[in-house]
Amino acid sequence: MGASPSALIRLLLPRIPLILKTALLNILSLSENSSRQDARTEITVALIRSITQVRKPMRFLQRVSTRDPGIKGPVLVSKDTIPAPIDHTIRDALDTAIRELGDGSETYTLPEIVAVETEWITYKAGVPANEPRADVTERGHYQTIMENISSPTTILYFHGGAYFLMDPATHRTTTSRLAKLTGGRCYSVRYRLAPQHPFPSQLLDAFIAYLSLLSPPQGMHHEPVSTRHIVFAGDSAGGNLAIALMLLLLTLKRKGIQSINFHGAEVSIELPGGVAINSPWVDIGLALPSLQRNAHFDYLDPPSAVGLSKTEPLPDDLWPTSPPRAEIFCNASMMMHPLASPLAAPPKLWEGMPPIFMCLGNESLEDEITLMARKMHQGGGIVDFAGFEGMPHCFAMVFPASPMARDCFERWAKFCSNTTQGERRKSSRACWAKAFSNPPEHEDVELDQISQISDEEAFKFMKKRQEQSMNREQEAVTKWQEQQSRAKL
Ligand SMILES: *[C@@H]1O[C@H](CO)[C@@H](O)[C@H](O)[C@H]1NC(C)=O
Ligand SMILES: *[C@@H]1O[C@H](CO)[C@@H](O)[C@H](O)[C@H]1NC(C)=O
Ligand SMILES: *[C@@H]1O[C@H](CO)[C@@H](O)[C@H](O)[C@H]1NC(C)=O
Ligand SMILES: *[C@@H]1O[C@H](CO)[C@@H](O)[C@H](O)[C@H]1NC(C)=O
Ligand SMILES: CC(=O)N[C@H]1CO[C@H](CO)[C@@H](O)[C@@H]1O
Repeated sequence: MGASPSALIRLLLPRIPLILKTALLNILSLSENSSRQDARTEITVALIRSITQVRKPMRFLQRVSTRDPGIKGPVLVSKDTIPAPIDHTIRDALDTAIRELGDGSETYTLPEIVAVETEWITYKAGVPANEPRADVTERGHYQTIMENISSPTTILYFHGGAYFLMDPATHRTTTSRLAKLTGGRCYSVRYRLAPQHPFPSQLLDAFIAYLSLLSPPQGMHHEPVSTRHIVFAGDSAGGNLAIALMLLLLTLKRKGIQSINFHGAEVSIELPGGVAINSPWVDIGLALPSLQRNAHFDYLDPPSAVGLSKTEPLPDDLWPTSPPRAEIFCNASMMMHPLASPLAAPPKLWEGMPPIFMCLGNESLEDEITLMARKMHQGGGIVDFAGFEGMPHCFAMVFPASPMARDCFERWAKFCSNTTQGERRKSSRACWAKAFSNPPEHEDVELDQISQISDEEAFKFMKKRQEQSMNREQEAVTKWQEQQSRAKL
């Protein structure tokens, strides 16, 4: 992705021994994971892990991970900006929902209301990969997109990146593939990133993006989109945001808030046609056992026994924050709030939700995702769950051409098409694809039996992690206060 050959060589050369060792152990079936991963998968996972383990400052990580690779070939993009709503009702509504779902102990700051940038994306078949982008206005690009779509499916997409990395520009391969497979278009949101903008800035931006689809402010390219044609989608942290936005809407409806003033229009609060997410991160504390149990399949590093990340960014002017907090995304007191960690929501909060699709690997986040699926199902939601044995986090984006990824993308896209075109599922279903099967062979599983862990056990794991984070945060704040008062002397 835009890497120059010399940068690639500098990255790979020192890692040749690792590549050889991983390949040899896998081929000789000596590694713990060769029963479920082929050599290529194992080498890639080991390489990503080795590269991400080198700690770098926050500002550096954000700069390299948000770099725009440029637009060319069959990917059609049109940029637009949602002007900042002047009216505060949207933020007040968000605050109402946060208070409604919390227990009053959470500390957070209501963010500033800002303009939100977005990208429309679709895929135009038959265009050479290197064809330069047409030299027309953004509105012209939008018209081309509208001339080249064949379905009303509109995917409101939230990119992943642990809430502090990446950008719609880095996810165009994914969004254009979803657009290609559905014949529709994606609306990809440049939400604000932590740590500069902690929770709930992302949720406010996501809410504004959804309202802008329903009721476009003057000057934007698009016409109003009907809620039944919209699917919320995302990967990893973007999956978290898609679920949080859905829960926000459910909560506002439950509170009797029927409409929101948005740029002078009263926009009625309706749920989208569906939600479709890939490897969603639903427990901010990363507290469940699969973080350790599946670590050997994954490039995500498990947190230490007390919840510390081994890949914690090196200190710079952005991180740690002043005052310091335990998590890049939020204060420790916020970690078990359902809008930050949707896994903390009791099943009844999912009543009335639209159908949801979830796919995942045999990954570090396996437990939190399976438990999330079970809870939604038990709360009355219709869940379409697809697991892939031996695969790491977001594997469909890491190995886009593999048979597992192809199958995963087809299911993901098919769900988006179905749910926005009147083919809504009537019941839940779940399956796991067997390792090495090609084409993937799926074994059906009962959603009620998808995990060995009970909701009570999960709650205890999460609570324990939150307590560790609270203690760590308290120590850091005390130290910071001492430094502040010393600096004043
Ligand atoms: C965390 O809590 C402190 C007060 O305890 C508050 O000053 C700060 O704004 C909070 N930070 C975030 C990100 O919510
Ligand atoms: C797609 O876009 C091109 C411009 O890039 C336009 O000429 C064409 O008519 C559009 N429609 C279809 C169906 O290709
Ligand atoms: C995922 O991998 C672990 C081994 O790390 C295994 O115990 C677990 O059953 C796997 N899950 C599935 C669904 O295969
Ligand atoms: C989509 O709808 C078709 C036709 O009803 C059905 O066969 C298929 O299983 C559905 N796929 C998904 C992913 O819901
Ligand atoms: C890529 C990867 O995680 N490989 C692991 C496979 O299993 C061995 C243990 O046998 C680990 O050391 C590797 O890290």
